[in-house]
Amino acid sequence: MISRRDLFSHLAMAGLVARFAPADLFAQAPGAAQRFGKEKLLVRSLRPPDFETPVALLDSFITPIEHFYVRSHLPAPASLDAASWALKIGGEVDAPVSLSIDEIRKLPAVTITMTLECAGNGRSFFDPAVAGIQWEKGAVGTARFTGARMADVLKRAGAKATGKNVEMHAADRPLGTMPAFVRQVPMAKAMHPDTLVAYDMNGQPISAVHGFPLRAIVPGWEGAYSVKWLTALNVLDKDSDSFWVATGYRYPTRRVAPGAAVDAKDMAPLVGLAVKSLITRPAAGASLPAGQVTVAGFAWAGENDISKVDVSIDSGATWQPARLVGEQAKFAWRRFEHAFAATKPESYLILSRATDAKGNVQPAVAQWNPSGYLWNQYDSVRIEVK
Ligand SMILES: Nc1nc2c(c(=O)[nH]1)N[C@H]1C(S)=C(S)[C@@H](COP(=O)(O)O)O[C@H]1N2
Ligand SMILES: [Mo]
Repeated sequence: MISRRDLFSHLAMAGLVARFAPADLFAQAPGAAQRFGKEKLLVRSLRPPDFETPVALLDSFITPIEHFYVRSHLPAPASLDAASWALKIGGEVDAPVSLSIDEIRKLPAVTITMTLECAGNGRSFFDPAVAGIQWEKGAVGTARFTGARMADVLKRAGAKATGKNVEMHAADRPLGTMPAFVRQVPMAKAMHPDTLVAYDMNGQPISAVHGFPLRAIVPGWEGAYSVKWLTALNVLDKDSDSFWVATGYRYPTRRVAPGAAVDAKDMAPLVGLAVKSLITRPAAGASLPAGQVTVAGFAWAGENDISKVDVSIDSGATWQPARLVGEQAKFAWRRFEHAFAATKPESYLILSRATDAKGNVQPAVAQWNPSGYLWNQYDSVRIEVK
C-alpha cells in the first residue's frame, strides 16, 4: 500500500484536492493561443508563449503539431527567413563554415521519432512548491523530426579532437538583462548519429514557435537541449560559461530533503529524462458505466527503453502488468493498455508505474529538487463507475 502522504499527493495530482486553478487565468485570455494555431492548449504564459497540452489530447502516439506543447524562455525571433538563415560552425574546428538551410537539406536526411519533454513537466505537483512555470502533466509530446546529423554538420568544419562540448546558440532575443539561450551538448552526444539539426517536424517545415527554420534535436535528453532557432554551433575545449549551462538545468547529485537548500557543488547538469508513465485514458474524474474499462497511456525513459508498465486499480494495493502495444522507436514513448472489469458502482484510484530496461522504476513520490525538475511519480486518475 502507499502511505497517507503519498496518497494525498496522488489525490492532488488527480485534481481531487483544492489547488490553484489555472483555468481561471486562461479565461482572461480567451483564444490567446489561437494565433499560434494552438487554441486547445492551456496558456501558462503568453509572453513568451508557454502552452501545455491537456492530457486528453496526448492519447495518440504522434502528437499533432497543433496539440504539441510550447516552451520558450524568451520571445521568438522577430524575423525568421529560411532563405537568408545561416548556421555558423566555429570554435575548435579546422575551418569555420556557414551553412544555408539548402546546404543542410542536401546532407543525408534522418528522421527520429522522439518524445520531447520539458524538464519542468509536473513541477506544480512538488511539495513544497518551487518557482517556475507551473506545468501539470502536459509539457510533453512525441513527433517525427527530420534533419541532418549534427555530426555531418560538424564534420563540414572539421571539429578538432580537442573539442569537449558543442555550444548551441539561438536567435531568440533576451528581454532586458535576461541571458541569451545558449546551451551545450557534450561532444560524444553531439556526434551521436541520432542527434540532429532538424528542419521538419511531422513531415512539414518546423513551425515558428517550434524553432523554424532549424533546431537541434538531442534525443532522450531533457527538452532544453533541443535548441530552437539554431544559429551557431561553437566547438569548445572546456565548459560553456553561459548562464543556462553553468547555472540553469542543474539537479542534485544526492538525495535532498524536500525544501532543503542545495550547495552548487552538489548539483550537476541534468541530462536524460526520467522513467515515467502517463495515463491518457480514461480521463481523471470520468464517470463510466459498469463494464470493461480500458486504461491506456504512454511510458518513456529518455535514452532507455521501457521494459514494463504495471497498473493498479486499487490505489496501489495490487498491480497487474499492462500490455505494451503499437509502434516502438528508440527515443519515443511506448503505448500501454490494461483492461479490467468494473462490475459494480465504485470509485477507483488507478495508478500506472513504468520500469525501464536498466531496472529504474517510476517512484511513488518524485524526488524533490530546488528547480522542480523530472517530476515522475506514478501517474494516477480517479474514476467513478456508476
Ligand atoms: N532557442 C530556444 N530553444 C529552446 C528553448 C528556448 O527558450 N529558446 N526552450 C527549450 C525548452 S526549455 C524546451 S522544453 C523545448 C520545448 O520545445 P517546443 O517548444 O518545441 O515544445 O525547447 C527548448 N529549446
Ligand atoms: Mo524545458
